[in-house]
Amino acid sequence: MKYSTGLLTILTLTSTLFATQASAQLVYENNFQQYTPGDAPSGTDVFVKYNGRDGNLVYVVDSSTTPADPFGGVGNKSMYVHYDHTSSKTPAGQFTVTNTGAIAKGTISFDIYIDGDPTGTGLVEVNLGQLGILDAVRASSLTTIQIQTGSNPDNDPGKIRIFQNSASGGSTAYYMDQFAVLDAVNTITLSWDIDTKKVTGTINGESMTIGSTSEFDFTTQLSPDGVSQVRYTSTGVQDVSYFVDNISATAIPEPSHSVLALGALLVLGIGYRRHRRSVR
Ligand SMILES: [Ca+2]
Repeated sequence: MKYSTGLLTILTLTSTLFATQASAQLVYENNFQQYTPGDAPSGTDVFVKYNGRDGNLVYVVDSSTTPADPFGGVGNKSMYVHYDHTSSKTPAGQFTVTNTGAIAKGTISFDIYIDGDPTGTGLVEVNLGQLGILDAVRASSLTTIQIQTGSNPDNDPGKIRIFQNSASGGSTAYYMDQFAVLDAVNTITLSWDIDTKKVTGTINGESMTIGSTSEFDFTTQLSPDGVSQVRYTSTGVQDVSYFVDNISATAIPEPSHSVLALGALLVLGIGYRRHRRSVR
């Protein structure tokens, strides 16, 4: 009965796998602590656009920089992004959260601190999808949200809107009920599911909604496999300044994958058992 130990191991591995497959797995974290203050964030997972061009800025801040890191905590570092509205280019910090193919079902969360602007409206924009390196990626994003830095004729500062069902990524934005708190730390999560083709979000623990709707359609269908990047950028007729920290991404494996893995392990287990019998 020597094979029973091996079988037990395999069954334990199988049940462990089965238990963990059901829950979200952390696939990416970036708290910006590894970077040099004053420099743009860098690395194979990072893509920065237009830092230093026409007054645009993208760099890491801490308590010694101007501006200083607004999140606080001893030695904390975060990413500062400043858009100069006279520039023809919008600065961006983009982060690749997976190297093993787009995430079909998952969540990206981050902290964001947006400077309020009483003089007019700028917009912080967050794109999720398979984004590439173009300047404008909204049209190919799986989901995109914007946050107002000031008042406009339609809404008050901090209003959040989401793009849905756009063939071009252009102007099809819908105002959600929630506001970000300007000049303060906000925690935002955005979750997506390729199977249901829906996006959900939270801000500071509260569900993002439009009336009774809390599930939103994809911006486009041009990121068909899911999300591999998140981009922080901006637009609008006023300068925009904001800070980002604590980006994380989790993936929820597809049920079909865990069933396949379970099947593979069972086959392995049977093979092992037969092997042990034959060598006895
Ligand atoms: Ca940090």
